Amino acid sequence: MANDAAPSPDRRPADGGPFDAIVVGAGFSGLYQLHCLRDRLGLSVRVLEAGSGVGGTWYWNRYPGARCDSESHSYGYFFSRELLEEWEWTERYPEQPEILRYLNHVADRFDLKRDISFDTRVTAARRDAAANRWHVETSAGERLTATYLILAVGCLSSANVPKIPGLETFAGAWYHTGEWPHEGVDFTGKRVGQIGTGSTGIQAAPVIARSAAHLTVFQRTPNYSVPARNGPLGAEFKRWVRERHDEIRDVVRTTPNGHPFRIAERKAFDVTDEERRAIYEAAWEKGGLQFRASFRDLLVDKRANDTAAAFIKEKIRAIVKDKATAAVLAAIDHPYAAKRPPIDSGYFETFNRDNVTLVDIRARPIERIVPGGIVAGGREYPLDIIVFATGFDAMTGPLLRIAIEGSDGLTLKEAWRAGPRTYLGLQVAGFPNMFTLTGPGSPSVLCNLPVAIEQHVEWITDCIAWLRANGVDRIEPAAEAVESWVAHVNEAAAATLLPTVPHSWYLGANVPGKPRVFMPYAGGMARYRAICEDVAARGYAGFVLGGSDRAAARPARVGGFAAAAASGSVGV
Ligand code: N01
Repeated sequence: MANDAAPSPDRRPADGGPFDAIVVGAGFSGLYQLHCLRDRLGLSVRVLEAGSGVGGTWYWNRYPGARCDSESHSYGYFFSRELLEEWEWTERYPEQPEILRYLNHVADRFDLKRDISFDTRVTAARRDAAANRWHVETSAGERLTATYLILAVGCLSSANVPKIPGLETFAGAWYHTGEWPHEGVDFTGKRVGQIGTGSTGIQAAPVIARSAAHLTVFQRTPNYSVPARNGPLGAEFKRWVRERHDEIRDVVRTTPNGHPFRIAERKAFDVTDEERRAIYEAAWEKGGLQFRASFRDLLVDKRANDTAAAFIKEKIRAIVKDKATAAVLAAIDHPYAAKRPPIDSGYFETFNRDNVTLVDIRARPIERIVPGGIVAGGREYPLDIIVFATGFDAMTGPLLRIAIEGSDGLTLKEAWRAGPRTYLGLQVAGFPNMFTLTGPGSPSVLCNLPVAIEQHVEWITDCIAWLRANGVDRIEPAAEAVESWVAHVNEAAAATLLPTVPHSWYLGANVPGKPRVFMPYAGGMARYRAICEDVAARGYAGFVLGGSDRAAARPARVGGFAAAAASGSVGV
């Protein structure tokens, strides 16, 4: 698509609209969507954002140690050469404050903030079929209207605080990592309990342990982690990046995960045991998510995966000095990287500190919270602060907490009662002119997110431009296109080890009562991109264009997606 900015015409509707588009969320996706629709297509757009500033995930997740697991030179927008050339990251993995500075820089550079309403939480959205409009309501009671509703609410923005009896009686303070106080939390001299050992908990524990009097980590599911090997970027690497923006962009756009490295062609048993060990050692030393790219069959062949799993477990046992603690940390029951693989800065080493205790709550579950702490396995752990690193109601949570009502009063909750059903992760049948960015059924969390986001935003922008150019006033997927996309998403997942982990948030298993459906598309970002391009090139195949609402019941003018449009390895 065209790279640059036509000047934004001053098409500013009154406060409530009608707008051409309302975008919900001002994180990575909402910001770029605003830029594309307003500055490239000349549309009137309002962005509604619950936070007091831009950033989305990076606005809320300010917990100690919060940083990105993607390498900084791949973590950002690639659409603007000027932006690429003027921004320089300082560390291999950017820390939360630096990412927030980057997103503010983007918002200021493209003059985005004037079209964003901050401190504005969207509570409801209702379709008016006759007027072909969406009516949106905010918690402050404002009402706004637009032709297109674009949900850029993020995949991991609905905090999951487990319902542990007695939390309300706790005499100390408690925090969820995804809703961290902006003024920070002083752990000095405090007895801190941390529940959760996912990517977040693994980042937070080493930092909390450095200032707390004592840290007790409550571990339900043991987890793999590979050293991040973070550090400041040297002048030479920065120059290397400056000279290779095009090359880096090409790599991230053509790999299954959107990361700046290729997955090895070899399989785990193509090499001898000694060679395999040397490959893992080198990857461990290099650090980062690239470890899982060591062999191309790690996520599809359990025997291959077992070799990586055994290597990491051995490392855990070598790092952690107390044998009993090491055994609890290394008692990992799922294949490596079949849940999101964390990377860390001294996580396992943290358990060698005198002020850190590990509690195995799988063996001795948490019973309740009392004023003085947490009771697990019949023992009370005295605490001043509890940190919930317990994750999110991922992917569907941020969408379903908005009361969305489509055609004929169909609510998104009803439509997704048995789990999310989308076409390409971009649209839902019965909800014309509503788009989801990084929605369920798209690669989303299996991909370096800014890469997925750019693809989605540009596809939606091109789609809206095409609709307008062709005088088509509404678009929604045909029922059969949704049916076949859901089947393809399941098929792509089933070709991997990912759905074999019963306690994975990819399946919604971390939220009691949530339907167990594998939510992200595991067919790979590159393959997904090719499918979306093919759908657009065939006149938006699988979508019903124009006509009246409830068009989804009618067949699409042109069939659905063609999985054969692209082949590719799995996206994990
Ligand atoms: O959340 P998680 P997260 N009692 O759901 C445990 C992204 N991210 O915030 O596995 C006791 O992974 C739960 O145990 P179990 C990344 O995509 C990105 O860590 O359900 N424990 C688990 O240990 C990541 O995957 C970056 O048995 C309970 C932990 O809490 C996603 O965010 C950095 C419990 C939750 O782990 C979410 O990661 C950090 C209960 N009732 C995160 N409920 C970047 O790089 C849950 N747990 C940008």
